[in-house]
Amino acid sequence: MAEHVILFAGPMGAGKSTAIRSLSEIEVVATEAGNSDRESVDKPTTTVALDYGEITLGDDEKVRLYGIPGQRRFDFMWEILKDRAVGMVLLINNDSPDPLLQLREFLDYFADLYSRGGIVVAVTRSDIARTPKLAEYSAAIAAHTPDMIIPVFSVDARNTEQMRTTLITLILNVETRAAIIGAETLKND
Ligand SMILES: Nc1nc2c(ncn2[C@@H]2O[C@H](COP(=O)(O)OP(=O)(O)OP(=O)(O)O)[C@@H](O)[C@H]2O)c(=O)[nH]1
Ligand SMILES: [Mg+2]
Repeated sequence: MAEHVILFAGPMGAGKSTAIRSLSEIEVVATEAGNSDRESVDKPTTTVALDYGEITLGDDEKVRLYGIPGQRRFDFMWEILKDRAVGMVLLINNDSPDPLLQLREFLDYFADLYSRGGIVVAVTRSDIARTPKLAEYSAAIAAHTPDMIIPVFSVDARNTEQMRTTLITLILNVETRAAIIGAETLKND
């Protein structure tokens, strides 16, 4: 059985925990604690260590889903999980104060995941804040990381079908990358 470890990253309130709950076929392991920063994002709880879920795609592809805390004060988990993952769903809440800045900061921090497998961007809460538009995200990625080809979706993290489409796109990218690297290795042997 093929296995992939996928990271769900992004700012506080982007919908990482929600997305993993939407996707997982097992009961999710979550580490929520009371949110002491309700001025930033008004929700009762926040992830303090990680979320963990699993989904099987096709006949035999197990995907391990790890969500990390959005808040920097819990970022010790970022490094640990970053090193285990082969790809990242980067969730950005469109209603955050500066979503394009968040996008650039997360792309910088998790750039390794692009070379290791792939990254997709999933913009949430566009029903609450209509801008920036998806084209602005694509333009920001092209300007900031011109070497990276990163699909951008608008999703609702509560919607299982939308999250599945996002995840499958990422897995296809990861597998394409693995096939290219494998072919290059064979050629150089
Ligand atoms: N209106 C709306 N709500 C959404 C959408 N996507 C997610 N949500 C809600 O936004 C909130 C996201 O919260 P979480 O899933 O806890 O966010 P998180 O990224 O895990 O946040 P931290 O763990 O605190 O970093 C939840 O209340 C979701 O139901 C969307 O597209 N539209
Ligand atoms: Mg969370």
